[in-house]
Amino acid sequence: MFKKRSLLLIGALACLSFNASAESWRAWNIHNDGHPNTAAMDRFSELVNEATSGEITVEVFHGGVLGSQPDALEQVRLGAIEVGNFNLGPIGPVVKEANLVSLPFIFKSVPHMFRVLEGEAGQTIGDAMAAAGLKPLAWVDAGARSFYSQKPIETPADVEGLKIRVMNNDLYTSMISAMGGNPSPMAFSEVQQALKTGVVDGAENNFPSFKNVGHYEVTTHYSLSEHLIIPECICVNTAKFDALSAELQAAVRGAAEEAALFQRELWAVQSEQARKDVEAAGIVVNEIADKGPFQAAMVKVYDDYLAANPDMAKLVEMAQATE
Ligand code: GTR
Repeated sequence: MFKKRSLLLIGALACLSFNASAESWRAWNIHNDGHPNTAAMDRFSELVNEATSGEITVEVFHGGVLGSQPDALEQVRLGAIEVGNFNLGPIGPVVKEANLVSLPFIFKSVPHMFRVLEGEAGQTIGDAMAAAGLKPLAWVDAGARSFYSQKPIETPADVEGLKIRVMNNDLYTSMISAMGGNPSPMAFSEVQQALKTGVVDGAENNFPSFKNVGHYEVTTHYSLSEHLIIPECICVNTAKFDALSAELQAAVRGAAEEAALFQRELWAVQSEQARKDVEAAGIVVNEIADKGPFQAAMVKVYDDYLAANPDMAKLVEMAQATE
């Protein structure tokens, strides 16, 4: 009898110690089903589970249900949410170095953006994010952002007088003001309704987001200005990550890197498909043969920004010097 009891006790203690070392994480994702990042975050969760033999499990909450992006960023920094798939745009107000990617036309293309991130500039940005509690484990593709509205936007003058929704970052308000428009910072979840009711006249985003949350249903023209190429990341609370054993850190990082590669493949296919889908639904996509006037309008944005943040000049030079 005594023996049986102690065996039971040993069993219960073994269970307890297993549970004590197991961690369950919550992950934030703003997108819904059908968006490449949703599939990639689900893959990340599976990969973490496999690579850590269940020692870390990640439950992904899609559709921004854990809060708006600025709120979720704060929560990950504080450790209330462990991980998220974030756009670097709203990270700029929290981590100054991340603002490099929010300077309009700073990157020549998506591959150029990744080359910059893989170099010294990316290291500097990543280190600053980690110091702020948001450690980037892998960079994710978010294509290029262009304007959409009820009319084509072919020159900066077409933005004049328009109320344009932007993400939460002063650089985007300066960008719209520099063209004579009225910037309206707003949460992603509110944009469709704002476009529908005329609270804003336009917004800007990539094709998958334009399609997935129905912005194409309440606008008519998508104008290929491609003024911002902003990367995203799979980011983890720094303290949580640093507290893991070296093996678990490698497993989680490996899972994020693999999920990010998967995301980039999906992105290539699905962003092209999203463009076809919105065109089939009646959206007029207009090319902008000469982006020069848009770039010229941004000179003031750069000048003002660098005058206020002279320490950012080095990162800007690094990005511009990257082939
Ligand atoms: C999307 C991005 C989201 C969010 C959104 C927005 O392209 O993936 O993280 O930043 O844009 O415009 O708020």
